[in-house]
This record gives sequence, structure tokens and C-alpha cells, in this order.
Amino acid sequence: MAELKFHPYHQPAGGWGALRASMHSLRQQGILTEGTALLLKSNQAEGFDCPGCAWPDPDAHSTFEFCENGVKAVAAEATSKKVTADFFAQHSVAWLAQQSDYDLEEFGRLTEPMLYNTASDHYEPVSWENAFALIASELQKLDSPNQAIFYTSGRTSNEAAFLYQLFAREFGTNNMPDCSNMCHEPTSLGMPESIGIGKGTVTLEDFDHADTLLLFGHNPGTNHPRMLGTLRDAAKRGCRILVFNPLRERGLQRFVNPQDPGEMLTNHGTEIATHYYQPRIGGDYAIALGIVRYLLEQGTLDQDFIDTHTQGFAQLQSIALETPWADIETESGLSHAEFMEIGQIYDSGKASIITWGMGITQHKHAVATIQMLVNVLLLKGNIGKEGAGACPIRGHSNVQGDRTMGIWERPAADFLDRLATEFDFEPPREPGYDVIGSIAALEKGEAKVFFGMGGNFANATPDTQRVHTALSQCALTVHVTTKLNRSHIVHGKNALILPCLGRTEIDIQNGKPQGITVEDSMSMVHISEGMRAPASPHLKSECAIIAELAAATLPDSKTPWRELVQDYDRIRERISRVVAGFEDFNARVHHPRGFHLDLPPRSRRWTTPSGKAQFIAQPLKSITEDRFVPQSSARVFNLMTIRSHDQYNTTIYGYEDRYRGVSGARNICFMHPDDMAEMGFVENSPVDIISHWTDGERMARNFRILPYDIPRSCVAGYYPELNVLVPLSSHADRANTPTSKSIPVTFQVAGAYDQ
Ligand SMILES: Nc1nc2c(c(=O)[nH]1)N[C@H]1C(S)=C(S)[C@@H](COP(=O)(O)OP(=O)(O)OC[C@H]3O[C@@H](n4cnc5c(=O)[nH]c(N)nc54)[C@H](O)[C@@H]3O)O[C@H]1N2
Ligand SMILES: Nc1nc2c(c(=O)[nH]1)N[C@H]1C(S)=C(S)[C@@H](COP(=O)(O)OP(=O)(O)OC[C@H]3O[C@@H](n4cnc5c(=O)[nH]c(N)nc54)[C@H](O)[C@@H]3O)O[C@H]1N2
Ligand SMILES: [Mo]
Repeated sequence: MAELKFHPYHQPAGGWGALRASMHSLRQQGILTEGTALLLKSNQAEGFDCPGCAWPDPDAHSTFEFCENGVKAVAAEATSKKVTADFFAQHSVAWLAQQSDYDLEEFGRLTEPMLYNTASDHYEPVSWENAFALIASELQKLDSPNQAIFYTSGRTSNEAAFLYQLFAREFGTNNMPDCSNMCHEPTSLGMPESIGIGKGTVTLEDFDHADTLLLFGHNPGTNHPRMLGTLRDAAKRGCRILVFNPLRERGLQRFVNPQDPGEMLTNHGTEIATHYYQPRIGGDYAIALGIVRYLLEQGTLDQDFIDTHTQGFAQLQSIALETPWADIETESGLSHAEFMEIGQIYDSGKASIITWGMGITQHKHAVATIQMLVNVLLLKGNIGKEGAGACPIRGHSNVQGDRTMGIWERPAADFLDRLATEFDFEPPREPGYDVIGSIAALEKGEAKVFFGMGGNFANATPDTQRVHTALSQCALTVHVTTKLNRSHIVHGKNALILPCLGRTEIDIQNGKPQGITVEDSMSMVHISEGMRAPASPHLKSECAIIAELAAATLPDSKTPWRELVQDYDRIRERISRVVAGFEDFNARVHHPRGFHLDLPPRSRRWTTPSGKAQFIAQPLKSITEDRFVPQSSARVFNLMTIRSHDQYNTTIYGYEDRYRGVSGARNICFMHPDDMAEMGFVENSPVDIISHWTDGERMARNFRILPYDIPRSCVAGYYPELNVLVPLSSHADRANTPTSKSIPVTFQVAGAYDQ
């Protein structure tokens, strides 16, 4: 690894830097020529859905929308590098365990099924047939189906997700944790209580009509770069863009479109945020409450909308007016003058959209915060009209679709009823484990088989040490996967790696190429068809893997598993009869751009128990009140774990966090220069970071301090390295999302602990 370098970056986001980085990643993966052709097919009416983010595809564009991190995602999958049986013969698992996460994925695409051999400590080739027989026998051995856990990561297609949840339920369990539990679960829980559905209410077109955008806690320049095009168009129209983020993120400030020759020539680009506010980490509930209070005191409410469409106004009013401005300002970290400015701008808007990401969801008070943001919208009638609404920014490209297809540990009763009728079996009704629950069950030995449909459970989850121990106690771990990662190294007594096709690859069943479908962040469902030859002839599609697994495990199943996967239209036919909103699925999805799911709030229909949109409010809680304070006198900071520009979750593409000026290393921690001075730190000071929780301390060793424009007492570093510090028992109220953006930590000079 290169040495850590830190040079603050003053260029706009995008531009030449983005082009250079894209070309670099295509070259690194050995696919410069092929990759360029392939990219022209991503996010097109005919082509494949980019496995990067869940931002929707614009209707009007005919050429591809350039996105550096989309290029990296495609290049990572389409790489010419291969992990073969020979590779595993050469390298023991003990050796693999010494390799970095970056190196593990860089070895390339997995090419055939592998079974772990304890005697040799090597993964060895196994036939698909024997692999399925082993899983079936381990599953059948369990005392109860609830001893098995079926995890999903959000790249899985609708078709595979539907078959997978059906398999788990026919087997007899709702233990279906997914990455969503660590991501937008508070959105999925909070929004239905407020407006009846757990999804965003806007379409991409709404962004063309909004006059005010409020962006909370997400970093589009890195994590959904195609949104920058939308934001740039809005900014050019004079739309006010208010950003709320403790960090000054480059991509939210200025953007040069690499596809605009004029902008590239001047490298000047467009100013994105018209107003940039830097609250304390976790200050967003107070911000939303402050906006509510402003509206109540000095604003113009949409009284007509409130009277006709809502309930709970009086309670919101009393909570907001009883909370002193001083408390709102302290908790948020914003000044009174800033609140007056924000209030005035929002109040004068005719159509506003509020967006949010992980900076909102990965907190203890996430559900309450999301509901308060919805209150802000409701007070001005900003739901169910053009150019206005709620826009949670989803992560994985099909994480929203997976939930729609039933990947959920708490499935709705009417969904199970329809599943029961369609497939003629009695699905289990009791809720299953979510991610946190799964880890606890694995730790206690109450769960014994872990099956991962994609993802990297070992590294994406909090409390790394505990999770690794828990996984290694399993009787069997199975991973359906494209590339090697930590979860394959931290394995159970028996362990299988099952390599599958990626999104970019042609999926042939019964002699015919098949398409899969995905649902984006704005509820557009569309088809995705792979274009390139599979990385190896031994790969199977996720759908085929589930069908074979089900055929081996469930001999009495009435579901014609193999028949269904011979033609994915047959799976969609079944989906159309089970999942609400998917009627006539096959006909509608073959429309070039797919179709939009009906979202009742768009036409001001509220599927809440009261039939109204609900104002939900709770008194302002201090973000520090329930934090464990260490015994020592060491100063406590609030740590957030974020993504660098060069990673996709646990997949590390490289060591270049370009927009934040960091390169060469990832073991860094950003701190305010005045805090650094107070702590006696200089740039590059080596530190150990210690998190403090009721159940004890956790330590991340040998990190480097870097000065950054971040509020006092707040610090930031990268996920997944800092997951060792996130306690399992610290999570969002009710939603159980780990508080990855708010960890109480102290610092000491590196190595001091050992002396
Ligand atoms: N290239 C790339 N694309 C991705 C991913 C990736 O890793 N790489 N991951 C995908 C996934 S699964 C997801 S969920 C999304 C994640 O996309 P984001 O939601 O952008 O995720 P993070 O990088 O965790 O960034 C969180 C942002 O919130 C800010 N923040 C942190 N705490 C707070 C807070 O308390 N209040 C406020 N207002 N802001 C805060 C941080 O400064 C940071 O800018 O991206 C998806 N797309
Ligand atoms: N501290 C901290 N922890 C976090 C977060 C944070 O911000 N901070 N963010 C959380 C969030 S938002 C999320 S979504 C989770 C992510 O959790 P996961 O979804 O579990 O993790 P990923 O890193 O996205 O999974 C990467 C792996 O997926 C496999 N893969 C890639 N493509 C495919 C495919 O097409 N099919 C299959 N079967 N496998 C494939 C590859 O083997 C790759 O190694 O992490 C969470 N953890
Ligand atoms: Mo996510």
C-alpha cells in the first residue's frame, strides 16, 4: 500500500479527475476496450441496470450518463481477473485471512463452487450437485427451521429475491435479515406510520419542478453521482438547494459534468448547494423540529391540506412550541440566524423535496427524525403535488425491490396469505431475525446455518470481533457471491462458496437469454439484461441456484422450482399474483423504461389506519443523553463512519478519497483543527480510537488524525474498518439499525494502551 497523503481538494467534483479515475479502473481490471463498449449499455432501455446505486435512469437521455463510480462498479464485476481452483490450491484460508479486503476482491471473479476442507485448510472444488446435497442435509438436520438464517444483500434481482423468500418460507422460517436492516430500515418503519408507505413519494421529474431542495445526510458526489446531474439542472434553474451535512462534501458544492465539453474546457462547472449548513452529528431531529417551530411561529401553513389530509397537528404544535429555541440550537449545532434563514427559504418555497441518506438513518433517533422531516413536508402540503415530496436515497441498486418482493423478517399478513394461496403451503407467521437478531442468535448457538445471498455479512455488520466469532461457530456457512470477501474467510465448520452470474452477464436458461428486473429508489421497475459472456462456464444465476437448492431441500414442495427458472416470465407471472402493484407484470415490464409503481401518497391517498397522514412528534432528546460516558477524564467525541470515494460498501476499489484529499491509506480520522490543537495532535498523529459502551470498550488501532472542516467534537473515519467500534447493542430505536454514524469515542496516542 502507498503512503498516506493528504492534500485538500479544491477542484469541482466530476470533471477530468472523474474521467481519469474511470479510465484507471478499466485499465486496472484489464478491460479498457470492452469496458467502454459495455458502459454504453448501462442504464439504457435495452441493457443492464448499473450495479452501483439506486438512483433512477432519466427518461430523456439516449446516450449513457457518465458516472465514475458506476464505471468502477461495472469494472469490478467485468474484470478479466479470475479466481480459479488452482488459486485456492495454492493459498490456504490462513493465508487468505492475512490479505486485505482490497486484495481479496482484487483477486478477481470466482469461477466454480468451492467447499472448505478442514484437514487441508483449503477451499476445494465441489460439484454443484454435491454442494446442494450438503446444504440440504445440513438444513434438514436442524431441530427447527428457525436455526437457519437467510441473508440478502440489495443487488439481488426481484426474481431471485421472490424465489429466495419463497424457499425460506417453504422451509419454514422468516429469518430473512438483509442489508436494509443496516441502511434504510428506519425509513421503512417510520414512513408507513406517517403516510402509509415506506418508500419515497417523488419521481425524477419532480426534481424538474421543485423550487427548494433540502438534502440531509448523504453524499451524492460519491454514492449516487448521477444525482449530481439532476442537482446541477435544478441549480441552473435557480432552485434553492440547502445542504445539511457536518462535513463539507465536495460533490455538494461544485460539479463539472464530464459529458459537457464546455464545462470540461473551463473546469468551472456549476455551484450545487446555495446554502450549506454544518450541524453536529445527529443534530437533524433538532433541525427538523426547528423548521417546524419556525413555520408555526412565522410561516404560512397549508391549512387546507392540514385540515383535509392530516391528524395529530395539535400534538406536533405543542411539542414544537414547548421546545426552547436554545435547546434546538444547542442540539443541532446551528445558530438562531441560520434557523431564521432556513425557515424563511423553506416557507417561501412552492414545491419542496426533502432527501436523506445514511447521515439520518444510522442514528438512535432515526425513526423520530424521519417522521419529523415528514412533518416538515406535511405542514406545507409538500406531498402529493408536482415538484414536492419525500425522497429517501436508497443504497444498493435493488434493495427497495428486494423488500417489495418479501425479503423481510416481519412480512405483512396479507402478503403471506397471498403467498400461501399461490403456492399452496402454510408460511410461518412469527417474525424472524433481523441483522442484529441474527448475530445474537448465532452468538448463542441458536442459529447454526448462515446462508448469504450476496453481500459481506462479516464486514458490513457492527462489532466485527463478535460477528466473526459468531460466524465461525456455524455448522455451515454458504455464500452466493461474485468475488472473494471476508465472509468466506470467516467461515463455519462446513463452508461453501457458490459463484453466481453478475448483472452485466448473459443469463441463459433453457437456451434462451433471460432478463431480470429491479426497482429503483423512485419505484420505477424495469428490466435488466446482461450483455457479456459469463466470467466462467460454471457460474449459475441466483435464480437457478435457489431453484436447485429448493429442489434438493424440499422434496415435498408443490412449487415447480426448475420449471419456473426455465423462463423468468414464469417467475414474474407468479409475482404478479402475489405482490400488490405487479398485476400484469410481464406485459408492463417489457415497456422500454418499465413502469412506475402506484404510490398512494402521490394522489393524497393515505393507507394509514386513520386514513389520514399522521403528524408524529416526540420531545427533543439530547443526542448525548443516553450515551455511555467513560470513567476516565478523556474527552469524548462523536464518531461517524462514512464511505470514501473509492469503495462500494465493503468492496474497496482503491485508496483514493479524492474529493476529501486523502490518498494511500484508509486508517484515518478527520478532526477539527482546534480540537486537534486541544488534544495535542498534529496532522498524521498516530492514535488508537476507543469506543465506550455499557458493555465495555472496543479499540481500533493505529489510525492517523487529519484536520478537516467538521464541527467541534465530531470526528469521521471509514467504514468498514471502524466497524470494530460499533457496539451491537447501540441501534436505532425500534428499527435496530446500528448507530454507525454516532459512536462515542476517545483517543490515545497509538500504542499507549500496550505500555
Ligand atoms: N460508490 C459508492 N456508491 C454507493 C455506495 C458505496 O459504498 N460506494 N453504497 C451504497 C449504499 S448501500 C448506500 S446506503 C448509499 C450510501 O450513501 P450515503 O447516505 O451518502 O452514505 P455515507 O457515505 O455513509 O454518507 C453519509 C453522509 O452523511 C453525512 N452525515 C453523517 N452523519 C450525519 C448526521 O448526523 N447528520 C447529517 N445531516 N449528515 C450526516 C456524512 O458526512 C456523509 O456525507 O450509497 C450507495 N451507493
Ligand atoms: N460502520 C458502518 N457499517 C455499515 C454502514 C455504514 O455506513 N457504516 N453501511 C451499512 C449499509 S447502508 C449497508 S447497505 C451494508 C452493506 O452490506 P452488504 O450488502 O452485505 O455488503 P456489500 O459490501 O455491498 O457486499 C459486497 C459483496 O457482494 C458480492 N456481490 C457483488 N455483486 C453481487 C451479485 O450480483 N450477486 C451476488 N450474489 N453477490 C454479489 C461480492 O462478493 C461482494 O464482496 O453495510 C452496512 N454497514
Ligand atoms: Mo445501504
